[in-house]
Amino acid sequence: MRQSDTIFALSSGAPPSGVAIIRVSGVKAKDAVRHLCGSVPGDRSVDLVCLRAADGELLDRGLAIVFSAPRSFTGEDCAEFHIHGGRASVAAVIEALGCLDGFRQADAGEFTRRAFVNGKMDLTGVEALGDLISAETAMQRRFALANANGLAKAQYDSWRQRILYARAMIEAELDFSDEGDVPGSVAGEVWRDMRFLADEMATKIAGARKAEILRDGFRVVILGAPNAGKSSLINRLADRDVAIVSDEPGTTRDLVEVVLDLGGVRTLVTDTAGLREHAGSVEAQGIARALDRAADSDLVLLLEDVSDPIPVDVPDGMEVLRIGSKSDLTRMGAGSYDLLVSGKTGAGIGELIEMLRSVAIGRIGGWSSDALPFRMRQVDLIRDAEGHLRDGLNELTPLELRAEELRLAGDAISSIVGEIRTEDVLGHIFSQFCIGK
Ligand SMILES: Nc1nc2c(ncn2[C@@H]2O[C@H](COP(=O)(O)OP(=O)(O)O)[C@@H](O)[C@H]2O)c(=O)[nH]1
Ligand SMILES: [Mg+2]
Repeated sequence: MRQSDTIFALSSGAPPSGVAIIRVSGVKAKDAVRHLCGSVPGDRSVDLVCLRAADGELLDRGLAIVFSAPRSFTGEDCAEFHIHGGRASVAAVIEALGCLDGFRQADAGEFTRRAFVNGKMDLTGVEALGDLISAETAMQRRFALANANGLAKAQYDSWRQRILYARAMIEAELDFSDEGDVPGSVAGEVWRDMRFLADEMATKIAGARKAEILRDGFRVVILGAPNAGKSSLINRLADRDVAIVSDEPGTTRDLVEVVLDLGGVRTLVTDTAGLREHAGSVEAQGIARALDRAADSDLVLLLEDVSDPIPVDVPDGMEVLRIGSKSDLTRMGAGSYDLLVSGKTGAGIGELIEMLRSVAIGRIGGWSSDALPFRMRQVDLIRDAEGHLRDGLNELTPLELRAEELRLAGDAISSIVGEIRTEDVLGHIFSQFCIGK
């Protein structure tokens, strides 16, 4: 993989499609346009062109655009061909580009990698761009877009500035301590701010769960005795048959999942094996999985047949909504449930969806523009930085070592935005992108 190669790839979705966009980036990007179209459009203007193979055969008619470095996505010279999205049209243009000297197909994420290397975006922007491409709901899109536009970066940059300032002050104190011209009050103020910063970091670490819900979704698990109506309920929520419904207890043994879009929040609902003792070995495994999944979830829907309530134990520490099912049979005992539903008639399902939505929104604190760490990588580095700050705050430690802790805290934050980077981290991040991005 050479940085000096000019790379190309189909950047739009899989053909056939109405239009396909083939993107080219590198020092020879303009040559590609000259070879295929005969001339090169002015910078950032669009020309209607005929694309031809080396032997002059017409491959397609389409649009060509040129973006001169550094004003392009990658920061290099870039070109785009907008052609017909037929498989053969795309294949012909890709083949013609491949025949040019110094050109090769891009690897997954290589355009974005070049953008990062050329300082067009920081590492959190790269991660957010990946999230934006896989976003399915409005909330996921909003969160990813804010971070792609630098929300997280701004946060980390401001932390870095504060640490840099503190280091400068403390190091000045070290250098000039004999002369006594750094007033003690400045050092006091600096350490006070570092204490605030450490607390701020702890708050952000605690907020990581919110970001996880915004990014990956809110996780709901349905638990209950066999025949409580769990599978009927998930089919209602999904509005299609995803789980087998049967009056034979113990039908559902594996986890069945559906993804719902609850007012923009991606929500993952899981149907599980009914909880009972004396289950056979396969069913018992299903029950173990159900409990594992529940322990990992944001909310448990505990379902109980109102016409035949069989209490089951839910392990401690889970937030539970108690749902009475089969409300078409009887409404007795309604008072002991948060809500009554019927998988058969659909009664109460709308209210249940509304309830789930409001719990989910409550959990993300009605997110609007708060910067939150949205990758484990970021959380781990913030935790690192916080640890170094706390060590640095220890007044019993010699000042040189306290200053060193500040430097380490700053380095951890620099690693989040990619200012300090290691090849394996980059490889991991960019490999998750698709070809053409
Ligand atoms: N009357 C009535 N029967 C239901 C309702 N929901 C499920 N059932 C019946 O209860 C039995 C068990 O349903 P199922 O959804 O498989 O329960 P699960 O074992 O908890 O997944 C089936 O015979 C369903 O037809 C309901 O809302 N009303
Ligand atoms: Mg079931």
